[in-house]
Amino acid sequence: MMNKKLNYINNKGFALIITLWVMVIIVSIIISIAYITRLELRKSRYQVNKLKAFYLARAGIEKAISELYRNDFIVPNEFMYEEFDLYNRRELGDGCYWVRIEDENAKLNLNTLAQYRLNLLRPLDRTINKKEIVDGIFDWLDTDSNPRPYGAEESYYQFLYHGYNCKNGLLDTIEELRLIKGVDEETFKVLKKYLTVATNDSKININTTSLDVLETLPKVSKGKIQELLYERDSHPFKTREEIEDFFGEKIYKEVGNLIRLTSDTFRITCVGFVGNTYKEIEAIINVSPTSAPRIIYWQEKM
Ligand SMILES: [Ca+2]
Repeated sequence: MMNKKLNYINNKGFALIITLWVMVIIVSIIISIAYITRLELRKSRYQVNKLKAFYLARAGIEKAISELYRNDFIVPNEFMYEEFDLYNRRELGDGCYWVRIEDENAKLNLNTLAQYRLNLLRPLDRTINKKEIVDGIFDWLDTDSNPRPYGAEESYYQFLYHGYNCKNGLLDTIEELRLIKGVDEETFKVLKKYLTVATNDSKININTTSLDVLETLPKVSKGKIQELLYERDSHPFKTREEIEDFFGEKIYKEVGNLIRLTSDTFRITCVGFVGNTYKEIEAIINVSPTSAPRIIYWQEKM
């Protein structure tokens, strides 16, 4: 009788342990499923936000283009911010975007630039290896394989760790500068502000270009450049005659074919932000009062 009772208690204890184990397993499975579901949810929220950020960036590009058309292809001041901060973001939908427009016609076209003018570009003086950069760029562009004193040709690029060909031709995008001897990331950021390969000609827009670019014009004194900056602030140049009057016949002969009065090519950078995600688009657009904008470069960054 006693043994029967003990057996009954043992069986009951065993059943309780089994039940507890089953419960532990079930609870573990539930916790795992909840964890996986949470991860999946976070992943899909991230993907949705990423998609929204992409469309915000696209909206920013469209906004920039419409502002250019509205302002006769002059970049409005509020689109000139170089960096994103709280004050220049634009709220839209669930997020915000930051957009910047650069006038490519205010820059020097590297594919048609004479070497002496790149040497005159003062921001390059701040780099420690200016001679290497300038010679490197022109060796990259010229069709021969004879290196300049500080430059580099095929023999240099082929022996790099991940060797590649020297272009020996025109640049397709300004980002190609990164491949050239002497151009590190910091130098590239400087060069990108003053150089382009997107414009149709080698002329700079005299109404929008910077002091640094104006200083590369041949035979123009520093005093004349200061006068020009002052003059165009109140009365932007509208005709070639005005430019000729300003410079005088002798100087105009030197600079006339290096100057234009309006712009038609713009680089637009836009970053869309939603939650902790963002998406950046960089585009170069060609515009004209008589036709729709034409995209000539489009890059979506992570
Ligand atoms: Ca070459």
